[in-house]
Amino acid sequence: MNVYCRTVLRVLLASTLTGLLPDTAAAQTTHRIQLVAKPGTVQIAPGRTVQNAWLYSGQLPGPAIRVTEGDRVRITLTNQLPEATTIHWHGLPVPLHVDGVPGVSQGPIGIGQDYTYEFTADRPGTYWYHPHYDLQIDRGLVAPLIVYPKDKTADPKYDREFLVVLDDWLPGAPVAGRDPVYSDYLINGKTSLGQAPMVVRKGEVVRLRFLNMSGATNYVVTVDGHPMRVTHADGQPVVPVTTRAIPIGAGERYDVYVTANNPGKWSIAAAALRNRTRTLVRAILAYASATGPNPSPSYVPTWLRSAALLSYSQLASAKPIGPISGNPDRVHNLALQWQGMMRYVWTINGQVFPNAAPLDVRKGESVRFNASNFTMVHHPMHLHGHFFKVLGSGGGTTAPLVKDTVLVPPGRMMTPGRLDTEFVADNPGNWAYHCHMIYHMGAGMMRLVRYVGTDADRDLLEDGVDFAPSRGYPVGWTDPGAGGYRPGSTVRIELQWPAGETAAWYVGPPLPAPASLGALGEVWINPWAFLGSTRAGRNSRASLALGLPNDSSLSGLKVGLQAVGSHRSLAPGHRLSTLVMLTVR
Ligand SMILES: [Cu+2]
Repeated sequence: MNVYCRTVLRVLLASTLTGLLPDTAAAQTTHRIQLVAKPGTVQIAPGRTVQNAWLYSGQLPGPAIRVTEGDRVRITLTNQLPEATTIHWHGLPVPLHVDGVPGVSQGPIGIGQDYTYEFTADRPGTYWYHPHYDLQIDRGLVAPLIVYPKDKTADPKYDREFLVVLDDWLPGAPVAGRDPVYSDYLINGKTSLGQAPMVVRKGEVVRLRFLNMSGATNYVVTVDGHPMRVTHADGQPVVPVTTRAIPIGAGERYDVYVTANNPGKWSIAAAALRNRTRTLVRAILAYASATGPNPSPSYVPTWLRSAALLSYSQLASAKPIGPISGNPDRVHNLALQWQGMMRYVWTINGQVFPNAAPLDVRKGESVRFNASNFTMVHHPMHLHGHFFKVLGSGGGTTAPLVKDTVLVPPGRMMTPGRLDTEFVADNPGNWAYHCHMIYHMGAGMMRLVRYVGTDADRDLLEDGVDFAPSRGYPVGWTDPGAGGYRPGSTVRIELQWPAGETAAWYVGPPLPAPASLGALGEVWINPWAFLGSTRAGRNSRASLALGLPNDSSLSGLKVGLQAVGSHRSLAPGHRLSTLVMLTVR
């Protein structure tokens, strides 16, 4: 037994030392944020109260999280909804295990459970957060996440800023399998009738952050009487461009600066991208000195109706993440299609997620996504975990526009709409790529981007089949300051994993063949030591005791504790695995 242990433990030692250390954070500000997702009541206009909205901490939109580049953010979500949920941090590159896609990067957070997300906000910009579960975005669970640059001079100077959160509102619960019919359109949680003016003074430079958190609406926005200087797209700086009308797809964000040099009360207006003749919702830009009535909610500014639309072809990155490769390592041609007529089905290359092949990539590759839109509507396609470089942008091949969500234009006559993007496969794992019109996503328009040939967390599972490739799963750790444990001593291992699920724990390497664990799936059982199994409580956390064998021949070894399993909540073919290392003195 000892000989066997030594041999296999040395194998583990050689293959598993990296990727398991706790994140180090020196002199870092940590924000501890409590969120509750829960049904509630919200007033969207004077005299218009909505019952049974689903809200983050009782607010619509949810609480804006505002942090500074480099800050640590620790958010505990308590789920008091009548169904499971998750949170995705849209646009902010976070580690895979906090990306919030159920069955891909985490298990669903069950009813009554808590879950803690923790990441470093290391990229300034305008982002947002929302569930990645069913159609919950359209019940009200949306909120801004703003990361300010550490260097206060990184962005052009402004005197005042406002968020302009666009949202579409259903009269009842969302229904899958058809286009939604909205009763209202909101800015910052209110219809046009509920808007509090955004008050500015003459001479000020005003920064507006437009965020489209809608479930299914792509808009055009304008600020009447004030040309907009676009400074950021999806939070990433661009070479400033002046425009009067911006198309903004579901999930997209634009930061613009306007100079307050035209006193009065003005409409910040949004129309549907496919019908610019009607104002769906408007906010009010009001000079402190202005008197007179607010612009009418039904007023349609000329620019909203007919100004030239901002185009990606005008936008160059002011902080490029690399050139467009003349010769990408891998090309995925993606046909966006409607297979409707009889059924509400939206596909990529005819396949309906989750019954769809992953889009394979290898670490280090430059990957081209050539999207062809064979439908009559725009699709805002969003990639998790990476930034796109947009082909055909104003930055050409040297400073291409950087985005995380791109509007792929509709086809015309027999010609599909086309938008090509490229990214560097530098973030191993399994990541979602999908249309951000959530009814399209729910009806099939989604794929997994799967890294093959790598094992980022060195847990002996290739990333392509690993549930949490960048960091073992469930997340497990021991006291890193202990300096090792003596044979015969007891080690406390802290764990976090999907609430309500059972986890089984074994010490040592995996066996070649899995054993069945019934409802849990299958597990690779090691003969050396069965540690036990436990069920996560309300906090999705547990503290397990591992009794090390009282065997001095273990001294000097690194011991790997590994759990490997599959589960019904995971994407087909994916496995849970984690590996916790500790030193035996
Ligand atoms: Cu779509």
